[in-house]
Amino acid sequence: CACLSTTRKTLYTPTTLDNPRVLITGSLGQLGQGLAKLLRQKYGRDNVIMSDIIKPPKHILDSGPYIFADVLEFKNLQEIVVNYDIDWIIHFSALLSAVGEMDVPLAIKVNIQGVHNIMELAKQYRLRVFCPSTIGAFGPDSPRNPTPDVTIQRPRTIYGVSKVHAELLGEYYYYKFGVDIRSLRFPGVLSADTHAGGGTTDYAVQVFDDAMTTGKFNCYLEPNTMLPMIYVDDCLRALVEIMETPNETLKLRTYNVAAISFTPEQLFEEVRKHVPKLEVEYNPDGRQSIADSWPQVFDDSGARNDWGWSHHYDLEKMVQVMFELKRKILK
Ligand code: AKB
Repeated sequence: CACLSTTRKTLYTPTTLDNPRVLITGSLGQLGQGLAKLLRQKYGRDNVIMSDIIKPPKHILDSGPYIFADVLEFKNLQEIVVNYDIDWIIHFSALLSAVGEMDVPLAIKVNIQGVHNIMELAKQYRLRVFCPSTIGAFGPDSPRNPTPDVTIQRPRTIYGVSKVHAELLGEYYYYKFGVDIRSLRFPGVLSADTHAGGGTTDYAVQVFDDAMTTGKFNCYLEPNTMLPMIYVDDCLRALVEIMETPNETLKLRTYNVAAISFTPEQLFEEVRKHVPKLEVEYNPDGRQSIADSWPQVFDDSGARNDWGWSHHYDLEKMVQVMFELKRKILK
């Protein structure tokens, strides 16, 4: 019976790659502004619509289209897709690992109900969707060094559970309905001009501000906690690359992408090359047990082999560029 078939139906390929019209949800988080800038350079300023539920700062309004979009309001999303003639959705709205634990019902709503809405929308309007996943989609039973694309995933945070759910639902919608949903599991992301906000890997972003302002840093992870990390430019390039990859090339709907793995101690040693007087105190909190359940080293050979992923930033280059940008911002 066709309705029980698990083989993929004809894939929706609604857009030319020349200039898709793209909606970015949750665009005022860590990745949205950088992605909008990148996509606007490629596809045109007015073809990339940033959205969120909060009032944006003026420079966002000046940079291109920005609208209100609540991922929990299906009708609101339908209106946007129709009125703006959307082809792709980059679905960034989510509560991250640490804040998710502080408000589980809200995380369930935003991260799970939000994803349901986006996938139904994609099915209805034949959209291509990117939904980010994370190292947090693994748990203490997963192999941690290295962690392959396909392995045990039994995360112990609501964030991780919601991301496994999104991965599986995306795969289901792909095979069942032919909806073109793609995903990458991102490591912790380092960026200079935007804050992370509520994650377990945030320490690696915060230390740059504290090093440059007070010269003191209170680290909530143990010095030897190794986690995969990536510089924001690499992360966003990976996203654009997978969205532009012809569907036949993809063997998986969700790929690991990795760049570097380091511990707080290793990062601070590199930071001290720029701020020699940096003083660090270690006061591990609840985020330690989350980090201890996550991959230490990510195996991204699938992404490298299937669609040519490679990172450009190692630890030294990343710390260098973070300080250069921070200095410009502080001027
Ligand atoms: C978090 O720490 O929650 C995020 C992530 C690794 O997905 N940065």
